[in-house]
Amino acid sequence: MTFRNDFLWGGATAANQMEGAWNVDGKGPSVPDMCTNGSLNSPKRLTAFIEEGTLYPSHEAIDFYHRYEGDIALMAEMGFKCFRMSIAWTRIYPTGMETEPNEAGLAFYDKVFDCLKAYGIEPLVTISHYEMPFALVEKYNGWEGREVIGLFERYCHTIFERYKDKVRYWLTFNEINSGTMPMGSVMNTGTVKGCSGSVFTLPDDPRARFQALHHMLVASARVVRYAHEHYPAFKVGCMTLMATTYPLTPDPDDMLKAQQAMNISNYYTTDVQVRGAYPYFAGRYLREQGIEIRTEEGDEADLRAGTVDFISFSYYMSVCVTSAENENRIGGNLLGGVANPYLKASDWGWQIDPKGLRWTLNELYGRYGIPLMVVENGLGARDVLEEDGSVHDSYRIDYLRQHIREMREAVEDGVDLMGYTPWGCIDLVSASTGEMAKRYGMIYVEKYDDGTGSLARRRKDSFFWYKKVIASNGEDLD
Ligand code: BGP
Repeated sequence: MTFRNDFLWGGATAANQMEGAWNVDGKGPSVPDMCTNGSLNSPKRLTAFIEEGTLYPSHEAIDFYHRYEGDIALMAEMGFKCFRMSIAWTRIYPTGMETEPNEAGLAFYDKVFDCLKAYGIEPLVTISHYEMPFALVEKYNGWEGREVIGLFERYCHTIFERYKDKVRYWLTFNEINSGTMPMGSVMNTGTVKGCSGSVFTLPDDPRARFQALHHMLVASARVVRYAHEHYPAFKVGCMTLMATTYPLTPDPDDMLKAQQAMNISNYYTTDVQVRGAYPYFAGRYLREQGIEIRTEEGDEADLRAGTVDFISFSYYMSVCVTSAENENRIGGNLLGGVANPYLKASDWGWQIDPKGLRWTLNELYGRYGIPLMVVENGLGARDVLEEDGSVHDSYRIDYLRQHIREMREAVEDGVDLMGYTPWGCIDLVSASTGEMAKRYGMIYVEKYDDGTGSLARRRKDSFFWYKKVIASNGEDLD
């Protein structure tokens, strides 16, 4: 048993973290365009207005907008079969509220898809990747406003029709389950109207966040159903941040705590998107949090009718939880926990757990039984660019190798795995910290945290290694 012949090897990115050209050709501002740069110890800030003289990393990012042809050529050189990217909603509808789309924005993605096609690379498009139009935050408190469902549907109908012959694989929302986590308010649900300051300490209103999440789930289901009805060749997936959570000890209290964390953080949204209804445990959780979700007639039917074709997820790390006092806290992508004594962590404190990926694949496949795809995975690290332009990132190769091995084990276990697109195949802006220093790519980009850099691209050692991996369909991992 090995990876299937049509396995989608590739890499993953998001518009706001790489395109730049934030106000070019009619594009409107999105939430990340209003976020400054930061670092692990100095969080990025959300600002209510663009501050003169402040660095906003999404504004130029790595300038994929003007360099996409060269970047896609490099991906093709690695042998990519698939490229995960997102469309910036604000290129198509600059405030999210226009009735007619922005033709220049649509034309840009036509060019990108045509270029991918010329190399035989299949696009996998995230429709909304952490970049809600800022105007919708100001007007509706983001997704808390029910009106946003219709606006999102209009956006989806536009891009489905425009790109129906160019894109087959779609994901509705990136890491939609981050809406169950406090940081999800700024990244995902956009429930931050009138807020400014460090993104780690913005006021968070769980009631607004869960209400917003309900609207996102309804919107997702409606567009999935619409896609199935109008474009039968489309495959539409959900995208979940897999916050794999272990009990720190076999204490039954820890066991229960881990189960509850898995339920709320991971399955609350995935159950809706795959099974078409809120899970049995949602009621008690919401009640105990004092959250009452306003629904409308038709919502239940919408959720039932718009279930996804496959599950995609990000996997970087695992965390432990315990009911006992424990000082040993660790961070992570949106969700922290306590440290696992058996694991080492990256420089940003994300615990490295390749076996946890096999566990996660089995867990998801056992629960849902539909095809899976790992659409984010990787090691954020500080790379050193040598004078001759090389980058010796053996630590990244080790990380990826170990995770691919565990995916192979999962396939042998019987899991139906469609593909693998490691995160940030080309260096780009970090979503959580806004910095360039946290690099994931196989392609190095000469861009630095003070905004300087020639933007030149360089092949890292991992570039040549990954090329071999793809050419051998995951057999040659040396
Ligand atoms: C995921 C996001 C990505 C991304 C990645 C790595 O949560 O979907 O957009 O950037 O994590 O996180 P970071 O950039 O914070 O290191």
